Amino acid sequence: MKRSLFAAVAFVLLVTACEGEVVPTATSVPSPTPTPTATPTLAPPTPTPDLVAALPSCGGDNPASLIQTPVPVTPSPAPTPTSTATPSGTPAPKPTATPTATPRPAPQVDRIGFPEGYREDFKQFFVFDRIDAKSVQYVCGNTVAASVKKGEPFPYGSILVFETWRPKEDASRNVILDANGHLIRQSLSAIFVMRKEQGFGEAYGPLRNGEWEYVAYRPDKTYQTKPENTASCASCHQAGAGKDNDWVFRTELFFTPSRYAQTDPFLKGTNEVGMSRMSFQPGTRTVKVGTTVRWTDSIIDGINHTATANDGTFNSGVLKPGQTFEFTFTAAGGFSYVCSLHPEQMRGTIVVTQ
Ligand code: HEC
Ligand SMILES: [Cu+2]
Repeated sequence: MKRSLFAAVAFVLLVTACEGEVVPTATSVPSPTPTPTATPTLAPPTPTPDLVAALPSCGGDNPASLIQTPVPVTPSPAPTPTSTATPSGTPAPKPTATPTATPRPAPQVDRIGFPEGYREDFKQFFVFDRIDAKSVQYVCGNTVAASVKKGEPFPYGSILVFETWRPKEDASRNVILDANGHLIRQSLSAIFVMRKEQGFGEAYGPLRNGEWEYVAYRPDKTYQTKPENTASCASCHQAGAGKDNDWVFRTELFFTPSRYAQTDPFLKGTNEVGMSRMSFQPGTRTVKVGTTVRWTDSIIDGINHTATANDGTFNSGVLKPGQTFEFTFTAAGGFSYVCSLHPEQMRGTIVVTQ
C-alpha cells in the first residue's frame, strides 16, 4: 500500500514557526558567503517536462502575490550584528521555542550552501499568505525537487527554498490586501533551505529527518540559523510533517492548480487563540476573569493539537482541524499550557486579570 505522502495530514504550520524560531544567533560576525563544504554532486534532474515547464520561476510573478518593492538581489553589506540579530526593518519575532540549555546534535558544517540563482533557476511551488502571522511565503524547489511525483518522497538532490516576506501594512500596521484579498509582498525577511542528499541528516541523531539537512539565511546571505542550530528545524519538521510526508509540509499545494493558499482568518477576536504552524497564536493572551477563551485548530494546517494546562485547569483533548475548545476562566492567574501532542514546539500562556 502506497503511503499517501502528500495527501495525508500534516501540512502546516508556518513560517512564523520558522521565523519565531530565530535562534539565538551567536553574536559573531556572520561569515560572508557560506561555503558549501563537501557539496555532493546533484542527482541528474529528471523532471516531468510538462509540469515543470509550466511552473514560473521562483522569483517570477505570481498573480496571487504582487510585489511592490524591488527584491534585494545584490547582497547588501553585512549588517552590523546586533544582539537581536534581526534583519533590518523586521521586527524581532516572538520567540516560540524555549531556549534549550544543552545544544542538540546537528550538522557542524553547511552542506547546503546559499542557493545562488534560485530566483531564476528554481521553480515556484506555491504561495501561502499567513494573514494572522503577517507573512507571505514562497516555496520553491530546484528542478530535481520539482520532478517529485505526488505521493512519493523527494529525489536525492532536491533543494527546497522557503522565502518569508513581510507584507505591506498601513500606518496602523494593519495589512493591506490587494483587489483579490491577497497580501502584498514588501520585504524579504528570510530564506529557509532544506536539502536532501544520500547520507545527509545523520548528525541530527534522534531528530534526524531522513536525509534532509537544514539551514536558514538572511537576504544578504548571512546565516539566520547556522547549521549547528538547526536541530530545532528538524524537530519541528519531524513532529509536524513527519516521515509519511517526507518531512515536508504542505506539499499538497504543489499539486493544486492555483498553488495558492491563505490561512483561515479566525484569529481576529481578542478571546481567540489559533493553533497553527505548530504554535499557539498568540502565544500569550491576556483576558479578564470571567472570559471564555476559544482555541481553534487551523483547517489549513490539517494537524491535530490540544490545549492542555500544565496544572490541569483545562484540557481540550485532541482537536481535529477546524474543531474548537472553550474554557471560561473564573480565577485570576497565569495559566501556562502546551499542546500535549507537540509539547516542545507548542507552549502558550493565558494571563487572567481581575
Ligand atoms: C515550529 C515549527 C517549525 C520550525 C522550528 C521550522 N519549520 Fe520549516 N516549516 C514549518 C511549517 C509549518 C512549514 C510549512 C509552511 C507553512 O505552513 O507556512 C515549513 C516549511 C518549510 C520549508 C518549505 C518546505 C516545506 O516543508 O513545506 C522549508 C524549506 C523549511 N520549512 C525550512 C526550515 C528550516 C531551515 C528551519 C530551521 C531554521 C525550519 N524550517 C524550522 C514549521 C517549522
Ligand atoms: Cu500540536
